[in-house]
Amino acid sequence: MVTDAHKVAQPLEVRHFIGGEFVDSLDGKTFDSLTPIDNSVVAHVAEGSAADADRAVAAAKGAFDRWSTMSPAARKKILHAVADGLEARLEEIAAWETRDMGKPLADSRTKDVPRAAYNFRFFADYADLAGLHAYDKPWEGSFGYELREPIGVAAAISPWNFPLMLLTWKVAPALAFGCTVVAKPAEQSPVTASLLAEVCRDAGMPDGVFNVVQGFGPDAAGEALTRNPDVAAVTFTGESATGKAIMGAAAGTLKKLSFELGGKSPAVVCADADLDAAVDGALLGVFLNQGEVCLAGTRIIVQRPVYDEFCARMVDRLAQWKVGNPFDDGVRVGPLVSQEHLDKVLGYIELAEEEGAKRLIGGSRLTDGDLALGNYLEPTIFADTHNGMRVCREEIFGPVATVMPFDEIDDAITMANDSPYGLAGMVWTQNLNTAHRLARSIKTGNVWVNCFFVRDLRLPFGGYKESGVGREGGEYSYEFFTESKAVVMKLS
Ligand code: TXE
Repeated sequence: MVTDAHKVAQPLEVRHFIGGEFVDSLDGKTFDSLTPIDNSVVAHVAEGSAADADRAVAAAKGAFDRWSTMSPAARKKILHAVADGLEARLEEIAAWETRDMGKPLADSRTKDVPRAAYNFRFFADYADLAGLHAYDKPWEGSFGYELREPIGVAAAISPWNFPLMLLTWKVAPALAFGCTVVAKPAEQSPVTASLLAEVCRDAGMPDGVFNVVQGFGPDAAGEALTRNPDVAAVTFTGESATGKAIMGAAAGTLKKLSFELGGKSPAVVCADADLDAAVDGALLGVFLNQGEVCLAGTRIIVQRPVYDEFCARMVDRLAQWKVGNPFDDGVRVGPLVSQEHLDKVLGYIELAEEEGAKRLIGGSRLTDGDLALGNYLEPTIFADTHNGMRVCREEIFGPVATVMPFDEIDDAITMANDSPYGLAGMVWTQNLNTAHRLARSIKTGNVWVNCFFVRDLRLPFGGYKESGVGREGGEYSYEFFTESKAVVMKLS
């Protein structure tokens, strides 16, 4: 049944959240935000300039002394109240996440918003329990210990593919460890960051501790945050090219940087794999969230004896995935985030054909009825590809898989690593030695064996090569959002 749950009576007014208040841009500028479901206007959004970003940084700086000297236990209570607020407003927030960027409502409701709340709970507890490193090594009659102190104002610049989940992945630890924050959500998905600000305010978070500036990156609010001397750290998730631009802008004030960037991840399927599990896992690895996932295992490298069978089963299973309005029951593939992004992905589909790849399924826009108003694309699989093709080297960031055969495990390792990226790798095998060997040999920050996207927040998260700088998660976030100080005390 086609719903019109994505329609709004009138566009939502989305403003900045600075110093505990919702405010307009200083120059009054706004921009329209469209839903990819039918490209109608669903929000009028304040368009942040450098002046707005600087105003937010000043508010965060003004709130830092009070927040950073609060005990972790006191901060913990507020952060758990934020998690409670997110859970209490789950349906409303999930609907806006889906309306804003097109992910299936089932995912927003059962994955994105619950995980956003959990991000706050996990780091609230972690900050309260994080070990203080006291070194009792009497050295020449003295006692040394390490102090960890919040680094200061942190800028959190987030993308549009998991807007609330990835923003809270950055904001929760920063706040838990005593930093104050200015968030700059992606222009394609502004709403849930604003709802998060409401929840933080209602949870009793002091004014200025958490701020949100809406708008664009280059020459606007985003870039201003990366240049502002009062911002001590920038945590960013987005395109590798943007990461490089931010690194350049931040160099002038030597900011601490944590980047989670693009990917073109390998999924190696060995002949001894549980083939049904590998097919389902590989499909999830590429087509979850319409393929708009940095970790997506888009290069599927299959051992030759099972190559044809694997491709046939993937096509059969994928044909059952429902594409359409993400509010409709059973939809697993929603629209791509914007017309511009859809055109980019369609360009790669054309390119794949030109490069000689063999299209097994999909590849066309969906334009039946209401779908013609949105950015809908059939999930696509190309076979007989190789790493010399641009479609196997560049991040497409859409529902497009490229499949290639291999013979020996050594060949799979070489092919998996033949990429400028190094974010994630998947391995499907039932041989323990092969599993350990591939996990060790694939040059990526994350490796999943016989599973995908299983996230333990205590583990380090980040990428090799063009996929990022640094790690976040558990003690890695603790390390990133704090400065470390060695104190030596004379004992006698
Ligand atoms: O990402 P950007 P976009 C990839 C994917 C996608 C491509 C473009 O390939 O097609 O990036 O998407 C802010 N200074 N990924 O344009 O540009 C921007 O406003 C400061 C992979 O959305 O990286 C937004 O808030 N900020 C990625 C955020 O950066 C700047 C997920 C991300 O924008 C800025 C999303 C600047 N100079 C896209 N330029 C992943 N790894 O998950 C932009 N921004």
